[in-house]
Amino acid sequence: MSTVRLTVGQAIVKFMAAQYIERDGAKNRFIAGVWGIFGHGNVAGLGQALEELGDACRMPYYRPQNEQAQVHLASAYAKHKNRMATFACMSSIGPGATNMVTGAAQATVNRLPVLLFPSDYFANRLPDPVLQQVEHPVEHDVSASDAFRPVSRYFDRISRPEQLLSSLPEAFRVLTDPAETGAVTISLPEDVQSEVDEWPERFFEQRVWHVRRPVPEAGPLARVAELVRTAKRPLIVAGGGAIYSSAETALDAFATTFGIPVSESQAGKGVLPWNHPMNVGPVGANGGLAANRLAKEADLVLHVGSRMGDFVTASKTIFQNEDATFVGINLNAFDAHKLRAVPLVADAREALVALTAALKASGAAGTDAPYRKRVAALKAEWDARVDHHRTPKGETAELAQPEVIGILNDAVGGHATVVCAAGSLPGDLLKLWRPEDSKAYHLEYGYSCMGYEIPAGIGIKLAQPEREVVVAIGDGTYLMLNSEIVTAVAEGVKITIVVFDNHGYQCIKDLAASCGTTTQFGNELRFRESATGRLTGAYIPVDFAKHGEAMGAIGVTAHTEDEIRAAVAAARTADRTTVIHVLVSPDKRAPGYEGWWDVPPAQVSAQNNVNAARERYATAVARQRKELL
Ligand SMILES: Cc1ncc(C[n+]2csc(CCOP(=O)(O)OP(=O)(O)O)c2C)c(N)n1
Ligand SMILES: [Mg+2]
Repeated sequence: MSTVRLTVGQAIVKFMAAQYIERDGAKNRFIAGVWGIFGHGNVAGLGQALEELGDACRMPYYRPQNEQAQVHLASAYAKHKNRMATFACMSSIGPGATNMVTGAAQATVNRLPVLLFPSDYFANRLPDPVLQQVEHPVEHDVSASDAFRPVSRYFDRISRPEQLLSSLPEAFRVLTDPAETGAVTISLPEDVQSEVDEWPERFFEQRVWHVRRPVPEAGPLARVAELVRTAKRPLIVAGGGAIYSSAETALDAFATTFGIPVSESQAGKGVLPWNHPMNVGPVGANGGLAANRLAKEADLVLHVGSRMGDFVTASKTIFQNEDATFVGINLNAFDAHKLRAVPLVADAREALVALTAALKASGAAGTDAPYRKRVAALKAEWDARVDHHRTPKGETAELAQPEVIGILNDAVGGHATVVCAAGSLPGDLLKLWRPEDSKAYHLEYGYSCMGYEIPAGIGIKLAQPEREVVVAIGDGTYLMLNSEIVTAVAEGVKITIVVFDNHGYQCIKDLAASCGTTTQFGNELRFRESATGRLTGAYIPVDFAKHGEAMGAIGVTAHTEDEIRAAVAAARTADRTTVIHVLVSPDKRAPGYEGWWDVPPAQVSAQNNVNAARERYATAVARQRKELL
């Protein structure tokens, strides 16, 4: 057996470069490069390896400004690539490592592959406690990196070099498995990274990881086909898995042929273009009028590639027909069973193609004319509402957020990718943005992690440089993590960042109000006032355009419709990233459409508003379908 003498760090770089992924005959390298911030934990180990072998292995290195951000960036890249490629992310010991934990959780929740290499304390323990070591007083083998365990789909610590031989292949199996994928963490003690071993040369031979497309079993397929055939008011809920599986055409054919309306989750939005006759828009807590009405009456709900989170089910209140049957089409059995569904454990595209064929073979005609008419009428009504919300009405001093969304969407069109994650924007974008293809709407609403948006914008632009990328971001989340603007500038990655400035955390203020707290307590960006001792002073003026400029981007202030249009047009021809600061009314967001979200108000309080909220809550929560677990 011929061997090669390399350090652990060098072996990792060489191994990653040889890992390929293949689906439907298309093959590409899986790891596009390495993001990382150096410290004593990795500079002489993985860092040295990248410096020496990076060019030969075509493994470029990128430097973010924050370790959390690089994981968001990698997962957004993977999402835009339908999980067919990602980045590796590395950090030093301690704080660098724990900074990545939030990113790991976000990737795992959203079923997105990211490969993480946090550094760890000395395996030989001789210098203990090394700088940044937590020193657990009871469990000597526990380190800060153990915080990755609950948020990773695979975790390992390499305390002897030869452990890589089993760990790395397993890491790539999990990363490329469509059901198991998520954050994969391999913790690398500082000393072990620099240690040498004799590695079998075959370890570094090209390996192609096939992404399976499991087809549905005959029995369950026949059962589901029969359920569809006999349903009177069926509804599809499309999730992100429908897009990752490239099921757009298959879903279109299935829905169109059998007259079944398609509603969308945040991750599934765009699987059909907004103006597709069968697309009835978003469902659930932030859902629209058409889909939520149809959901209430549906006698058959087919969820396709969805986690069925509480926003989609309106905390289990949106499906009110007690006789409704649920079908879960998912290659992840865990998700396929959600809502006590009849599970069809299969690839979304394969399942829809097979279902269409089975139904055609049985001579099924699909839904009747009155139902199709009702679907078309509800869709027309919903589209008109959306038009209304998007149109500037001049009712408030500043434009309303829905109006800015309309102006922005019209300015960039239906094929630019809009990016968002947290705040009130996700709900408004879900209702109002009009994507014309399945990569034109990129929402991280599984972990809804403030700070995701800007790094994600960079990740998407790297995944598809020719696409226009628009980051729609609240002032609160911008202030939480904006430092990757510097990275965008450094890398020559051009994105447009639109800051919706409403002076704080307005969605949480709304939420507090719905639970009886009618002050702005803690949720607006205000000075502390000596009179109240609280944050009740004037708004803190933050100049986001100047901030963007200070980071090396172009900064523009645009508070009117014409200014926004001009700013977007200028950003399009600019040579670098632009930050557009838009003041929006603090009080105007798209209204709810019969959705609900379970947020329990205090059960006892001396405040009347809270007691009233609790009474309203008791009525609403009674509609929860507790049996759908
Ligand atoms: C990391 C993180 N911390 C806290 C939250 C809870 N949270 C959700 S939205 C929000 C406020 C967001 O404010 P902003 O971005 O200005 O959006 P707005 O609500 O004003 O539209 C907060 C604190 C979160 N989603 N993520
Ligand atoms: Mg805000």
